[in-house]
Amino acid sequence: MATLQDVLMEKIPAYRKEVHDLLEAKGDQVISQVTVQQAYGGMRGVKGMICDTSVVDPGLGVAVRGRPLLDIKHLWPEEVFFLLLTGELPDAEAKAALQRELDRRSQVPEYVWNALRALPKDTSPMALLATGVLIMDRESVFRKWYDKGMKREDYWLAMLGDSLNILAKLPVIAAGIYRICYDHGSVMHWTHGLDYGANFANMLGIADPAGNFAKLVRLYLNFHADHEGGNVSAFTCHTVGSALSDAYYAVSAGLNGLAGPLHGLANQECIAWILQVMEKFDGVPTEEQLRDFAFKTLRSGRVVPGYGHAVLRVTDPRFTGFHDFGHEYLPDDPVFKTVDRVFTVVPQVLREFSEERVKAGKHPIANCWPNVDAISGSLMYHFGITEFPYYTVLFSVSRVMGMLSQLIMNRAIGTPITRPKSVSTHWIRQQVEAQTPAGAPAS
Ligand code: NMX
Ligand code: MLT
Repeated sequence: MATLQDVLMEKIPAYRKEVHDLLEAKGDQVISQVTVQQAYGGMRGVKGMICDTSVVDPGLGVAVRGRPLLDIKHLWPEEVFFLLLTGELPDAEAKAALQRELDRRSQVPEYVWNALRALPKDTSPMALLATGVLIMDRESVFRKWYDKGMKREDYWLAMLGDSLNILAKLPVIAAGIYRICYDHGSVMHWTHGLDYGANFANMLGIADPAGNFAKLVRLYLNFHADHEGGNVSAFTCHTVGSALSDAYYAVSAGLNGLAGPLHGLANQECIAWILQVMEKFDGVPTEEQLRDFAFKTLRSGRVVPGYGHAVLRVTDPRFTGFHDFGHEYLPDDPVFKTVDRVFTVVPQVLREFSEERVKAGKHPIANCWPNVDAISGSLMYHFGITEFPYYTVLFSVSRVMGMLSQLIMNRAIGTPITRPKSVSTHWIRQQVEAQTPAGAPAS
């Protein structure tokens, strides 16, 4: 098989033609409507953008290029990246070529380390990561070619160059941040010839005699890579990229979105919650103790982190995959056992709480099942990454694969600048009043 770039060179003209023909033939066909509730409600469910790398089905979870996540959980991150972009799995030759590409681009400029070390000691790991990516903008191939008058049809190629550079350097920077923030010694470098996941695991500096931590890191990078286009990090990256800002700007912006507690930061909020409950009850709590603790959290106006989802209406398959991993590799770990027990108790607690909310005139909780963040941290904790304010950085190293592949595909089909129309409350009022029969109340 040819290299990633060769495969894309061959596929992109057909992709462009497919999109062009679709727009020509069916461009004015309606695919979605927007209610007042959706306009005020985070555009939930509004179909208004394209993402071909993966799709999240509310009842099934994410499928990467049509392949359900749990069917491809054995894939290594570099294979996932290839699949996201091309819809195909690389053969041994293409995979080795991609690994060599990453290998050759993995050197992190010294100014990045100097900048990260110069920031205050209490700078959050996510702020360090987003900064590290952002300041490498001066390396951008896209920006250099753009300034020289690059043709529009070559945008994706320049984006691919930047993407491979970011992808190769990101685990090195992320692992370095771990070592800098938590005084684990000097930063470690990429080992030539080692695969992407094992390299990241190795640079974190965790002792791994049986290779199980590297297995977890590969799985972790696979599971978080992409979650279609509308999640906060992907959508932010897409929007910034649509202004033809280069990948360094766009990815850095996406990472800032991932750093929010309702999005990627939920993985660390979740482990903090688990450790809190374990401390309170001096070990793995009983189901009754957990039930009380969960209700107290909810009644104090907070969310139970790791539960609920904007799209999913079932247990997240990423949770299921990690749950299987936990049962295989760390069944007796007390933190994992607590996470397992939370899974037994919390969905029912949320259902009951949701009923109370409805009685009080509030929205129901749309999904009472766990998402990926409910469990990912417990696995990392077991292997020795106990500094949980770092966990969203782990999520980030993976999610950047999705952000980058979406950026490349959007440049390939020339997606224009993102600019939905906003409306005022006054305008909405006028609209609903115009649609309400005379004499009837507007709501
Ligand atoms: N605990 C308590 N309340 C919840 C929860 C939860 N786990 N999930 C939803 N609700 C509330 C929600 O806050 C909202 O309340 P209000 O109307 O008072 O603002 C109400 O239920 C309706 O929200 P939904 O329609 O169910 O959810 P929405 O699509 O707005 O938000 C999340 C989705 C994921 C932001 C929400 O479920 C949540 O805050 N979960 C906890 C945080 C979390 O796990 N985030 C990680 C998501 C996955 N990721 O990796 O990014
Ligand atoms: C994600 O992986 O991005 C989260 O599950 C959030 C989402 O899809 O909205």
